[in-house]
Amino acid sequence: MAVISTQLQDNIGTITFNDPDHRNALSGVLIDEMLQSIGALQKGKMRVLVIRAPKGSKVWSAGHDVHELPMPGRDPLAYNDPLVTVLRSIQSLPIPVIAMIEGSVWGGACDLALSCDILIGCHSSTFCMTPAKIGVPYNVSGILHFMNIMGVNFAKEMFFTAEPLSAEEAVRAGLLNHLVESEQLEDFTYAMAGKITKNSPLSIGVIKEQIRLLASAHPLSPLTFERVQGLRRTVYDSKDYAEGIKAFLEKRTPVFSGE
Ligand code: KGJ
Ligand code: KGJ
Repeated sequence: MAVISTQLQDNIGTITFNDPDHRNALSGVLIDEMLQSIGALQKGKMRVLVIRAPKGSKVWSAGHDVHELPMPGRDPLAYNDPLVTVLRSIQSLPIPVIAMIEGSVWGGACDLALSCDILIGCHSSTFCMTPAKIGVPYNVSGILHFMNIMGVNFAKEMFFTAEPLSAEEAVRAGLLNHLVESEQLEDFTYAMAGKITKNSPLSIGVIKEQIRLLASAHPLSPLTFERVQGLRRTVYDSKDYAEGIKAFLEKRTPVFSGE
């Protein structure tokens, strides 16, 4: 059964999450469907893409499918992880992607929303960055992504507390471009998408790519990169990481020892 649905109308593509039983968790299956849809929409005449949940959703997406996080000893957010792959695909898509957000956004789904070019939310939109609740060493490109958008101290607070940011806080932190009334969310989003479709796709595509390249123009020496990966490894090899995943699956609060 499809866990997303896809639409293309007036050059506006839409991907709607459609897996309410799993709160639109970003499973490998859902991400495969997204990647295929993005490819198919691109073959159509899509000039802008909207990513959304069904109207009235309480959860936009619950983030990485925790059942699919590997056991200790393997990088949970490696380059080829489905989540990391779809984030790259959205970031390098040569058209604007709008995240239309109703409901709560968790963990990797925050990264997915932030990988979109424009975020539009309503009062039910909240954002919670969860790796420290599970013991996940977040990946390097992901961290940079949050730093670029929110600034260092907001990003630190979000990661360190793992507490949800309200829609109002998300506007202040620069996550949300617009906060509108729930009833206006669709009209507002599709009006903006419509305006974008009238503009030069070549100009937009190249500007998006320039911003992507400039935002990641942080050369790291091979040694520094290996050091960071080594630090991350101590986290995903740890007892705490095993405890974080076990606690999630057992639906209880984890107890972290720092080992
Ligand atoms: N992964 C896998 N299954 C999930 C997830 C998830 N992220 N979220 C929810 N589910 C599953 C639950 O296990 C339930 O399955 C079902 O969806 C409904 O959830 O027991 P089952 O029916 O088999 P639940 O909790 O009963 O629904 P609500 O009470 O409506 O609560 C919705 C919540 C989104 C608040 C809640 O499900 C929740 O807190 N989910 C986990 C959110 C989270 O911490 N996600 C971050 C995952 N981590 C990351 O993305 C990363 C990359 N990270 O570094 O942390
Ligand atoms: N370049 C050349 N001529 C201009 C420009 C311009 N940017 N703007 C106005 N003019 C000329 C008009 O062609 C008219 O000339 C006259 O100024 C009065 O304009 O027909 P003519 O009399 O020989 P108009 O439109 O009658 O005046 P208003 O009705 O008062 O309107 C003012 C506006 C500023 C709203 C309007 O002129 C306008 O929309 N101008 C274009 C603004 C614009 O899009 N500028 C961006 C240019 N692009 C960039 O700077 C860059 C680098 N870019 O990448 O896009």
